Amino acid sequence: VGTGAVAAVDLGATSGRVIVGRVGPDTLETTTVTRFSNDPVVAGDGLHWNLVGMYGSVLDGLREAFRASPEIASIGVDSWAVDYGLLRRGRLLGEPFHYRDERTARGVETVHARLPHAELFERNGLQFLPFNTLYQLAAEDRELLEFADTALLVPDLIGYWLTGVARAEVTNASTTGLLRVLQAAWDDGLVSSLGLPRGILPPLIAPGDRLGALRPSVAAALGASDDTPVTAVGSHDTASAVVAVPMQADAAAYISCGTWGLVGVEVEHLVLGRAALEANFTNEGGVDGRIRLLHNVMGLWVLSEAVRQWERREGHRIDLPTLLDAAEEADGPVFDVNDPRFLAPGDMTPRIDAWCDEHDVPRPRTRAEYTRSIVESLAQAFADSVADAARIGGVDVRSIHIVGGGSLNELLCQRTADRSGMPVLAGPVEATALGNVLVQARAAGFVSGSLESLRDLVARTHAPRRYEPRA
Ligand code: LFR
Repeated sequence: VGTGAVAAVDLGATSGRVIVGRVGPDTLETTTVTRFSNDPVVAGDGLHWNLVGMYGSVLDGLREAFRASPEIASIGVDSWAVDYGLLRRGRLLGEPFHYRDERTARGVETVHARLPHAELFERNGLQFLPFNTLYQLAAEDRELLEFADTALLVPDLIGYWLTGVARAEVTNASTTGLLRVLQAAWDDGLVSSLGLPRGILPPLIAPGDRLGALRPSVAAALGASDDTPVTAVGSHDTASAVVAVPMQADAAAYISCGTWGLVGVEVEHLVLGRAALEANFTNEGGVDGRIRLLHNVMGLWVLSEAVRQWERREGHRIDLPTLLDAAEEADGPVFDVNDPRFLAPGDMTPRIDAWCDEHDVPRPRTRAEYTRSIVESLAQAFADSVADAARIGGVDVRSIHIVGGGSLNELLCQRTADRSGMPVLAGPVEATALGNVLVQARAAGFVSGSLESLRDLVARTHAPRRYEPRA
């Protein structure tokens, strides 16, 4: 055990970054080497990610990282969940679809005609989200699906390009809906009853496992040594974020707040009963076999998409801190942020208006009021889901940790404390990258121990900011 360095690639729905982490028994530091935007494109048949372009940015970032820190001992990759690329003999058959593409509705119909959600839930333990991988695969072009020999989730695809090894990391695989949740193995029966090809799903791999060494050509291009490994991490970004929540899992809830607000508790056993089904909770796979019992709340997406439309209309940037200051002085009605109408890209204010009209709630009038309304609605949805998580998971929740970009939003943190009646502990903002770094560092031997000791290191090096609930 000594201090060492690893590189984390963290791809989010709006931006990606390459980070170097330095870790030792009393050290946890990160340096962001590059940050690049992630700009989905409507191209031909729908909304796609520009993954090849992002891979180029990842390579640039890693090259920079190895130049500055030649001692980097390992690379780990995480991203958002559910989306995949189809390949044949190593070649990508078109850019992956964005999970917000409308085609998923077709897949939901096809799948539910064979298996209703309640039956699926017993097998895969997932909340219903229209974009879960199984619905996307069911909406896929049949010929293309049969032509493909491999399907790889986004971080697995990046890992494959780096190493030539095709595997499915299990925390992210748990979001596909195709894992037999009690066994953490592909559900062959489900795959065949949905008429999907089983052969395209690669062998599973767990966080901490070695995926493989860099391809010699990649190592040369990065200036890295040939034997630098890519290590599997919690490749689902939310799984990595939960690793780095400085919480006591038996007394706290977490909210991993970025584009989405993932609200839940960590438990040791699956929770598959009626209460979880009715509250639409999910059992996603966590690092070290833990279960992330959580619910997807719409998240900062609603705010950032509203701001994006206002900027487009005005032709200039809107300063978010200024907008949030104005929102602090304004009033705003609470609407249901989880309403599916807020899922697709586009103008949010008319959708908020329509929701208010349908529910006899006065509409917000100014941008400050819309902003306040979105923040209040998120805070309420967070408080509600924390209460659900505590009840369903049987956890005596006494505080709420908010990590990710949302932990910097003071109004959101304070209003979540107020509306839940519990203290909110905000930060670290870069929890996902820290979780990625920590799992690699443990595999490399720079730290050791359970998630509890990794979280203790986070708490010692990244003290959260506390918000007390106000009456
Ligand atoms: C967060 C996240 C959520 C997942 C959503 C779609 O970035 O990974 O956990 O439900 O994106 O993949």
